[in-house]
Amino acid sequence: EAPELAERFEAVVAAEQRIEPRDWMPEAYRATLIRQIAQHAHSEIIGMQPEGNWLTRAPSLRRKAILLAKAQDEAGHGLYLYAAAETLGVDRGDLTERLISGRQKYSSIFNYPTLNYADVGVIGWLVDGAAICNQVPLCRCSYGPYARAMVRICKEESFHQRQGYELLMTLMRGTEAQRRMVQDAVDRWWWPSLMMFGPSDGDSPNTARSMAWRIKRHTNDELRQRFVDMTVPQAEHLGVTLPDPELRWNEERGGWDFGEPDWTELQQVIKGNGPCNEQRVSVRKAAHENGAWVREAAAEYARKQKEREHD
Ligand code: FAQ
Repeated sequence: EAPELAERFEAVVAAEQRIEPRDWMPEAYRATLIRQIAQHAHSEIIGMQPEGNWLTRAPSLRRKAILLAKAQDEAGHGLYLYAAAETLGVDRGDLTERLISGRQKYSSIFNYPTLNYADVGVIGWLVDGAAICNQVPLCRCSYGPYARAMVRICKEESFHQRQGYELLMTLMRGTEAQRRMVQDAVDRWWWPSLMMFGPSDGDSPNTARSMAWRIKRHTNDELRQRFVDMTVPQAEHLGVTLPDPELRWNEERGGWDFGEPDWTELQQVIKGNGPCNEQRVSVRKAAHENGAWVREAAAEYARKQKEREHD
């Protein structure tokens, strides 16, 4: 009965085993996973837009092929994640409706504009770098379908991060103007990348419960620190300056001290008031509406196939 089911759930989680779609789970666990996985899926799909902006203006055939492959990977990630969310009993169409009506969130980072080609490199380096830091621990998430989706996604994100860094290394070996482009892109993306990890621990209402359920494995601040520690030496190697005057090695802690992100800005962007929120959602809405005939045709085809099977 119910208490036994709850006990079994707790035991599976405590033993580091996986909860699977047909297992009993607390309703709040299900709701938390739907919220997080849907937001994650939406982020992948909306996340195609900032870089997609440069597909037709890539500086060479090689750069265009790489960027196209990356954007296609992101579409794939979105699809695995929607499929993982569907195992929890929601419908992908409904999730998309919730995204375009503003009832579900997506990552704040994708509400900033991409102003030059160095932004493509910086997104790979910093945004995919932050995504990896945040997502590697999710490979051990207690919910099986999400954990398994994360394994492949993380492998592809690593390739994305490397392509970004390689692009930036190339620009840094170029002209003075190219080096300035890289620095400008780093100045604009550094703080928003730190905000990807979410509010500071004191203002993060979901962390404690998600950690108890072993959905999250680390707090937002722990992962942010890990990202800063990983990224500072990479910035030095690249030859760029991170725009934080408070960045300082802390011998005692064995980590980098850094300044406070602008939390008001994060709240504003999450609320829909970032520089590109309106554009991102309206592009997604138009794509969804323009794709209606494809969904109708696919559903009709499936219906006819089924009818034939019954003949
Ligand atoms: N943006 O209590 P917490 C990618 C919301 S990577 C917007 O700390 P939680 C790859 C949060 O949802 C990006 N909203 O929440 C790529 C909650 O609101 P709610 C996607 C944010 O869930 C690269 C409220 O604030 N990655 O796409 C943000 O415990 C390049 C309170 O926050 C993931 O989604 C934010 N930055 O921790 C693609 C990873 N931060 O729902 C293309 C999976 C917080 O209660 C190109 N998600 N909020 O109304 C997670 O790890 C977690 O959900 C966190 C937030 C860490 C994002």
